Amino acid sequence: MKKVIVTGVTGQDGSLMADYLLNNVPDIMIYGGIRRLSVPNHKNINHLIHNNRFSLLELDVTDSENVKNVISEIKPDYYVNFAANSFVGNSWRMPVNHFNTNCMAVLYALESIKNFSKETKFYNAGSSEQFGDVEYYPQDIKHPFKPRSPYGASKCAAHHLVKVYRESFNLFAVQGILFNHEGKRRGEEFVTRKITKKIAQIKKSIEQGKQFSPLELGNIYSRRDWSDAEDFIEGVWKMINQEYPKDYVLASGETHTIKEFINYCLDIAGINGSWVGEGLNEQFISDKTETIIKINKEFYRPAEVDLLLGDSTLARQELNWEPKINFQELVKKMFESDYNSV
Ligand code: F7E
Repeated sequence: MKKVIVTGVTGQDGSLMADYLLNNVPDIMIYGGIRRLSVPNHKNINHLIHNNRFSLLELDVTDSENVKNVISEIKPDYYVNFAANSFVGNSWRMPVNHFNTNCMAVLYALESIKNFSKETKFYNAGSSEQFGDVEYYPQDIKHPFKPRSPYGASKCAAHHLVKVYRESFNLFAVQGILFNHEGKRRGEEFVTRKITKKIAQIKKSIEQGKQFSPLELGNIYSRRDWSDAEDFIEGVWKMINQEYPKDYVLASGETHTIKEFINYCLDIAGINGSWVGEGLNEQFISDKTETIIKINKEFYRPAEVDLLLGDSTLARQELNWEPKINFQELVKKMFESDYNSV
């Protein structure tokens, strides 16, 4: 049996990775790293708890001793690091937490691998936020790092560390640069899930003749390259199983504004109406004159990444990877899942 440590296993990507491995890789034991929380949140992994190829592991990636002990005892074949503080909007309020979780934790893992388990293959979750204030599009792996948030800066620093450890100590260490990836398990603070869940609730309220509050958003004119998280998990596994370690971009190659995401979701929900006003006064009003969406400056960021559009040609050619689900299918899948569970 091979052994893999998946950190951040209760989150979207970590739990999807555990599912992917259980379904597609027969001889592997999964150690799901979880941090002790006063109120545990296991909803994404409840279905895995009794699987005998899955075991929960107490692991706080920001505790260097804990990381060292776990890696030196288990000596895993793979260490897949999805543990992160991944909410960009929060990183101006908690910059130190972002650096500790997204960067120092990577250093602790790399040091422990170097000292106690040199054969471990290491993957770190990189982000298109590293490109930030972009110079050209589509952005490929050669695009310079120009982060716009403490989150983006923490991922850039981690990226440099991964490269330094790979080149200095001959470790198999890679950092995939993943553009936005979403799905039913996406946290509700991220814009896609915030939209699909609230529009599903509004739709139900309209059907039941109940009152509802509008969906409140920030900047709806930034553009993102969205994909399905399940497609990316397969790409990550391919990346960590190459012959030689190399970083890749995973992206759909399509970009849409937040407003386009909303419009498509409203279409699927069958909520008709029109946009009125501008700037902070912009609103979407239904045909029955109800306010469905309004702008709230609280959700604007101190600095914005305006346009993300990824070029994943190399991953497609060299890893034989491609996303299966397109933008429209993704929005529909997320909305329907929320509609069926609200
Ligand atoms: O924001 C705008 C916001 O928080 C997307 C993370 O997984 O992908 C994600 O980062 C856009 C931004 O994701 C609201 O200003 C407007 O322009 O869904 P998001 P993100 O910041 O792109 C990258 C690749 C990662 O690595 C990150 O970990 O939507 N926006 N109104 C809003 N965003 C939020 N969250 N909430 C709003 O009300």
